[in-house]
Order: sequence, then structure tokens, then C-alpha cells
Amino acid sequence: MSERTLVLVKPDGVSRGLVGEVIARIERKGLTLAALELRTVDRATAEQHYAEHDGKSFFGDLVEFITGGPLVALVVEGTRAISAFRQLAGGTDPVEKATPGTIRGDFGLEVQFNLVHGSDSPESAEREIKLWFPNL
Ligand code: RTP
Ligand code: MG
Repeated sequence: MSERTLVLVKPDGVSRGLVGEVIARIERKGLTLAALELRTVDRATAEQHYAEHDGKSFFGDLVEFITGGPLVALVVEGTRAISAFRQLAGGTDPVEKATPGTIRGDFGLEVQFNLVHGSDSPESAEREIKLWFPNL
């Protein structure tokens, strides 16, 4: 069944020049791009995007980081796209959880700078796509 998922190449991924690398991996997997935009996100959007983490110790740093420079937002489409992209990304901690061969496992060292975001469920994907691409 075809699904859509919201992917972000976070500001660290953009500043390190890894946008092409991430997109190449998405395309090689067989997923397709339904939307793509470079943008610098405002605080309100960032707080809504990560609303589930509001109140946690890292929330302030997370919002600062995600609003701190341009990121690339994408809608990625294909069979089981939500879990397929989470698998490409690897676990949240790039060293302890993400394995080599994944985006985070190959390029990341720190939890805060883990390069990419992918929606974690159909409900999150629907909510996040509406937030980032209301006209899609
Ligand atoms: P994301 O939402 O960005 O795709 O990451 P995720 O699902 O793998 O992880 P999640 O639990 O949703 O956490 C969101 C982001 O918050 C940062 N974080 N820092 N310092 C910490 O303990 C901590 N825990 C999470 C990470 O950057 C994570 O991607
Ligand atoms: Mg998450």
C-alpha cells in the first residue's frame, strides 16, 4: 500500500552537504519524491512539529537547533514509505542505535545532530505533512 511520509534533512545535514546523499538513498530504495523545499523554519512550526516532546529536557535545544539554519523538507511516497524511511535513517542515537549502512549510522555521532527526521506512524505522517505542506 502506498504511503506518504514527512522527511527532513535537518540543518546539520544541509550544512554538511548531505542533502544529495539522503535523496540518493531515498531514490535508490525505490521511494519517490512528492514535494521538496529548502526552508528555514520558524519557532511556532518547529514547536508544533515536535509537540510530542514539549516539556522534555532536550525540547529547547531541539527547537533551537531545528530553527537554526536552512533545512530540506520532503514528502516521500511509496510502498510502506513510513517504515522504509525510518529504516534508511537508523535509530535516534547515531552511535548506540543506528547501525552502519543507515544514514545516521554512516554520518552521525551525536543524538542532537542526527541529520534526518522521518514520521514515525501514519498519524504522525498525516499531521506533519499538513503542517509542512498544507497545500499538498
Ligand atoms: P526525529 O523525530 O527527529 O525523526 O527523531 P526520532 O523519531 O528518531 O527521535 P525522537 O524520540 O522523536 O526525538 C526527536 C529528536 O530529539 C532529539 N533527542 N535528543 N538528548 C536526548 O536525549 C534526545 N533525545 C531525542 C534527537 O535529535 C531526535 O531526533
Ligand atoms: Mg520522532
